[in-house]
Amino acid sequence: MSTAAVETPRRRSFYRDWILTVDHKKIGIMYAVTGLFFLIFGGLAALAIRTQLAMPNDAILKPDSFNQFFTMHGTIMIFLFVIPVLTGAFGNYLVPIMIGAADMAFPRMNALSYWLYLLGGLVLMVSPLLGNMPDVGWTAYPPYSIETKGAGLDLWVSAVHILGISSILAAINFIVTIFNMRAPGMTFNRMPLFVWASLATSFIQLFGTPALAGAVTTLLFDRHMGTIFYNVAAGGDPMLYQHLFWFYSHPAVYVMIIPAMGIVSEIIPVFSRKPVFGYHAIAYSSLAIGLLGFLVWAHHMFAAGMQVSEGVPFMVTSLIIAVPTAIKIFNWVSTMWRGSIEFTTPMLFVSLGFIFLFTIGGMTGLILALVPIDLHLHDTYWVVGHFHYVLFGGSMMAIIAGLFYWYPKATGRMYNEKLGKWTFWLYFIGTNLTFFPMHIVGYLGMQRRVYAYNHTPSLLGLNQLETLGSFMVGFATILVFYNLAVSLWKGAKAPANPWGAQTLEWTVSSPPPEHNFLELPVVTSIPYEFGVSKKEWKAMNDENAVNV
Ligand code: HEM
Ligand SMILES: [Cu+2]
Repeated sequence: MSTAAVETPRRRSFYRDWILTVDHKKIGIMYAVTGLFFLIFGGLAALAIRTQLAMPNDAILKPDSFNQFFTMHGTIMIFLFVIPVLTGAFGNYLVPIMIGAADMAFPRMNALSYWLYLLGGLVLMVSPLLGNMPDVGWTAYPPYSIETKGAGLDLWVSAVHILGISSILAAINFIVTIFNMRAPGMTFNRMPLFVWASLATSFIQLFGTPALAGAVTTLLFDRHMGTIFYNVAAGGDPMLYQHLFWFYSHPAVYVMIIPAMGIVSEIIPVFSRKPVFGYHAIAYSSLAIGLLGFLVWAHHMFAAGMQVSEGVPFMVTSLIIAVPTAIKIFNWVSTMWRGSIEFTTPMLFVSLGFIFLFTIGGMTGLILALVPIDLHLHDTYWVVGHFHYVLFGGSMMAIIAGLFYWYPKATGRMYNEKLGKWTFWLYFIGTNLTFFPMHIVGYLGMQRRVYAYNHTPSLLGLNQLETLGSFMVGFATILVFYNLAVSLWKGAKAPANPWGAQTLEWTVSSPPPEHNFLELPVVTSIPYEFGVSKKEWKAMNDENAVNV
């Protein structure tokens, strides 16, 4: 088969072009569109929760529906939005082209991963149609998850299974692609930092997901087949579920943050016009975080009845993860230091958005990792504030930054920069208004997952502030959709390399041709050598050439 782009006079149908496609770029775009579609539902559920909490007792949602809404919100955001968009959309679109390959190692399996993701998502979305949504939280802890009635939870388990298979297939595909498909000269030590992040993430998914599959399968057996894994009366142990669940789900929070950090690492040097500071440290810290991520799961269980002394090793490992994380943050800040910074929309979203907000989320996490403090703060709104700073301030900010940054490449059009900047400020203010007060109400004793707090009227004001912020964030999200959609028609035509970036995807046309490269690229250096003098550049190149 020839890989050269051949002009075909025949117009290809939508069906052939998209439904049957095995092109990693199209699959990436399909992941992005599908993920953003699910974000609408996850977001509407969040606004429903917040509207309820703007009043001190039951007003718009009955307690049962409240449980269903926060369960759908959490499940959709994590399993149908953040993870698939970071790995499926950005990973698929970028990894092959960034390493100079024509496609993924297994293009058909790649398409299968996407279709399984869509199927899993649809299976979950059947539950609202049946009027019986899962109501167990995204963690589905027994014993309640075994006792709860109706098909909602069974659909939840089925969806998690299907999505898990999709993740595992995708992870295998990324690992094989990154190991085998790199262009000549693309040594491991010259790979773009997003590719390093994707590699670390894939290992987490490959080793973590089976634990989750085991947890939810046994849950299903207990519900329907009379097994007693989690039945205390018959000698079972609900703590076993928590171990299995968090053995996957703590590492999964890194699936939601390492690729986001990869996006940040791509954007910062480009808009600071400086070589990335500490390339190797950023690259290897992704692996370190991935590995350490498997050693901390029980920090979610300090308050679940374990001995305080059993918690201490998990406290220590949790604190140690702050080291590779801080290394990244210091390196990004050092990259910006004395750079000639251009605050484009993507740069605002990563610098002020990601770095600033994620750092706050990281610090409140360190506080939670301390056993004696967690015993007090566990399951309060402090925790909700903490993980939204990480997920919203971290993953979500990086996703939006990435959407804007690679939009010209994927669509051949520029987005509206002015609107993008306005969108950022709305997000930034809205995010802080929504999630910062959560730490305070949590500290004051507001429990998470409660639909009313009429026993403590003093919590009302801060809760209303949070709701106000959440509507700002919702509005900002509409602006993102609007910008991306309208620019498809109205945006200026994008050149091949609008940002003057050095990673390989910018060396080809916008959008790139079917198999990415008309000629196989040859790589001679890391892709972040902005603004170095000719002499320095030569010296760096010679140094790197040794690794070939
Ligand atoms: C405007 C945006 C958002 C608002 C207002 C919001 C609000 C909320 C609220 C009020 C809860 C209930 C907390 C509880 O009682 O447990 C919640 C839970 C949660 N949220 Fe968000 N959220 C937003 C965005 C996100 C995003 C982007 C993610 C990304 C992953 C996310 C992930 C979660 C998770 C995992 C839960 C826990 C659900 C559970 O306990 O089952 N949220 N959110
Ligand atoms: Cu954790």
